[in-house]
Parts: sequence; C-alpha cells; structure tokens
Amino acid sequence: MKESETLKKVTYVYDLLKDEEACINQARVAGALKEKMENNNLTVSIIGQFKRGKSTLGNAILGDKVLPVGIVPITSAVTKILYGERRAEVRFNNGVIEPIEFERLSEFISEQENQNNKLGVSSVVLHSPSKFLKNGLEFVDTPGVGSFHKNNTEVAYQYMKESDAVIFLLSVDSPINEIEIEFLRRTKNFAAKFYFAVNKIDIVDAEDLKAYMDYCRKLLCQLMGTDTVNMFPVSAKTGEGIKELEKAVLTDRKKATDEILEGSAALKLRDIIDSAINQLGFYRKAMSMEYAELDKRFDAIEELAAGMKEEAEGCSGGFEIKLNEIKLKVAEEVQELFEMEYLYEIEETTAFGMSMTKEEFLQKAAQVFDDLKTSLNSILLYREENAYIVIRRIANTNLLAKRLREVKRSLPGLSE
Ligand SMILES: Nc1nc2c(ncn2[C@@H]2O[C@H](COP(=O)(O)OP(=O)(O)OP(=O)(O)O)[C@@H](O)[C@H]2O)c(=O)[nH]1
Ligand SMILES: [Mg+2]
Repeated sequence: MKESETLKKVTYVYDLLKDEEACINQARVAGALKEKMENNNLTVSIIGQFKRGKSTLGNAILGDKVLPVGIVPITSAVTKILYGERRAEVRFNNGVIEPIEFERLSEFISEQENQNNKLGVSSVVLHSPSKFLKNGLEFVDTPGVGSFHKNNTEVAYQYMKESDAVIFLLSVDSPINEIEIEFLRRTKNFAAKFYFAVNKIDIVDAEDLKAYMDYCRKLLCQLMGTDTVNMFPVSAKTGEGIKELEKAVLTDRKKATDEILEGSAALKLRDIIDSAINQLGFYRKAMSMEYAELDKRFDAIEELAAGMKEEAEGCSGGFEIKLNEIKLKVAEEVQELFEMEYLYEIEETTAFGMSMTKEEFLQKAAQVFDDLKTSLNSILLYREENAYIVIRRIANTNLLAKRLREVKRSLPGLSE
C-alpha cells in the first residue's frame, strides 16, 4: 500500500521526538498513532450523555448483547469491543487482566456494583464475532458525559481524542442540552467523522420526531460549523434505523477509511505538535535564566504549593471549581515567574457534575504540583551541566521546535 502523506509526517515527528527527553509523552503518543495508521485500524466510539442508550445501541449495532444496559447509570469504564470469539476481560489499574463471564460484567462496569471504582478497573475488553467489527474496526462504549460520577466527562473527552469516528448519541426524550452542546464545542475538532444518532424514536410520533430532528440539525450545523451533518434517527430498542447507521459506518469504513484515518491522524498530529512545542518553550525559557534566578523561582513555586495545600485542606465543598482555581493560579504563577505558558486542562463543571470527594480533590491538587515540580526539576538538572552543553541544548530545542512548526503549517486547517 502507498504510504500516506500524513503517515510520513507522523513518522517524521515521531523520529524527531523520540530522543528528546522533554517530549517523552508526545513521542509515545506519536508512536502509537504511527502504529495505528500502519495497521489501518479505525476506532469508532459511541459517546453521549448518560442514559441516552449508548450501550443498548452498541448491542443493536453488533447484533450481540454484550454490553450491560440499565435504567440507572451503568457504564462506568471504557469498554472496547474487538472482533473475535466471544470473550470478556477486565483490565485493572495495577496491570492485572482478568477473564470473566459476560454475565458478571456489570460487577465491574456498573457504577452501582463497583462504586467509585473501588475495584480499580481501568478498562474492559470484549470480543464478539459481529461482522461489524471485521477488518480491524475497534468499537468503544464510553461512560456518559456529564453524569455525576467522577471523571466520566474526562474519560469521554479523552476518548474523543483517541477516536477516528464518533457516533454521538442524542435521544428524543431530552432536547439537546447545555452539557452536550458544551462537550461538542470543546471536542468537535478531535474526531474526523461524526455520526449523530437520535435514539428512542419509538417513544414519539412522526410529527414530534420531525420537529426534534429539524431542531437538532440546525443546532448541530451551527455548532460544528458545517452546512450538513450526518443524522440517524434510531431506536436501539426496536432496531428501527440501526441498519442505516450501521451501513453508513461500514460503507465509510470500506470506501473512506484512508480519508477518515488521514483526517483524524492530522488532527491528532496537530495536538501532539502543539503539546511538544509548548513543552519545548517551557524548557528553553527556563534554561536561559540565571541559575540563582531559577532557584528563587523554584522556591516561589514551593511556597505557592504549601499555601495552596493549606487552603485546600480547609476546603469543604465545590471541589471541582476549587481545583480549576488552583490550576489557573499555578498557570498564572508559572507565567509570571518563568515567562512561559503552562497549560492545564480546565474541567468545566455544572451543579449536576459536582461530585468530587475531598480526598480526590486533595490528591488531584497535589498531583498538579507534583507534575510541575517534576518538569522544573529536569530543568534545574540542565543548569548543572557545563555551558557548552546548555548552549547546544538550546540550539537543538530551537531547531526541533522550528521543524515541528513546519510540519504543523503543512497540515490541513481547522474550522473554528
Ligand atoms: N424506549 C427506548 N428505550 C431505550 C432505547 N435505547 C435504550 N433505552 C433505554 O434507556 C435506558 C438506558 O440505556 P443504556 O443503553 O444503559 O444507556 P447508556 O447511555 O449506555 O447509559 P450509561 O451507560 O449509564 O451512560 C435503558 O433503560 C434502556 O432500556 C430506545 O431506543 N427506546
Ligand atoms: Mg452504557
């Protein structure tokens, strides 16, 4: 097969980053992207707010009831479904992989049975002989966006980045709402292809369905900045409309895999480059500072961490907001002290989404400073090397950033 232009760029960026210690993380992501493209694997995820019927839809598309569904919030772990003989395995945070029977799945991925993920499940991998999965299609069921269970929005957000195509699920029993709009606004540039499915059409009449579809179409076009969107009215329960949706995904899989993969890899590559350039800027600025100055600034960060820790311990609620405030404060302080941008992912919260426990909050707040200190420590190490090495190092990072910018400029543009 002819090597694609984007794969060449991904490989080039991977080679540039793989020996650069400032960009270990970005090199790892670029390596995984390269492998995925070489294998022509396509990841299709079902994403949407809780209870829209994502898992039921997954089962309907697969023609195999492998995913647990329910009236109460169910899916609390990312569940990947791959082609193969029917089997299930649970993967835990500590690296253990445990084969289990399908009947026992909900013990691990239902919020009710595995509260706050006390079992430490990291993901679930299922295999099904469904023809939908043939030829390297990886199907993913995700926890509901904006549900009050911790991290679910974060998990869905992260999975948007890993997906090539997304089935975004809406449902006629609830008009598209602020949480869905906000989520799409933030993530629309992450996946190359969107299929908007509108579920539960069995509970409305034709007239109401038309009104709902017209309303959604208008809103989604506006949101996505396009003239048309792919919309599929379905009932995961009765099976109505499922064939059309399945066919659309499979036809694209056959005809347009290259196109989808290209588009999605370009988006992912842009994300990797931005992150790497950001990281390099971080290094360069600090490296060109006087050693004594750097020490002073490092002390100031320590002081900030200690003050924040004390403040955090005295906190009694609104932890999501407080954590965002800490991140913003750290970013501001770093900007001031090191004259460089230090980006944190700021999680949007709604009253509904506020569920962080104090323990989690303190842990996350500590992590913010740990991460920062790890980066700062590496920079201080550089200051101990001799001047020639430091100068060469600065020249090298400048050159690397220049090359990365060149690749970024050659990528297709994004809609705003
Ligand atoms: N009437 C009707 N009910 C549906 C349909 N699809 C799903 N449901 C019901 O909606 C509820 C939620 O379904 P799930 O598939 O568990 O929803 P989910 O989006 O995976 O939920 P979470 O994993 O908790 O985010 C269940 O009671 C389903 O039976 C549908 O097409 N029509
Ligand atoms: Mg589910």
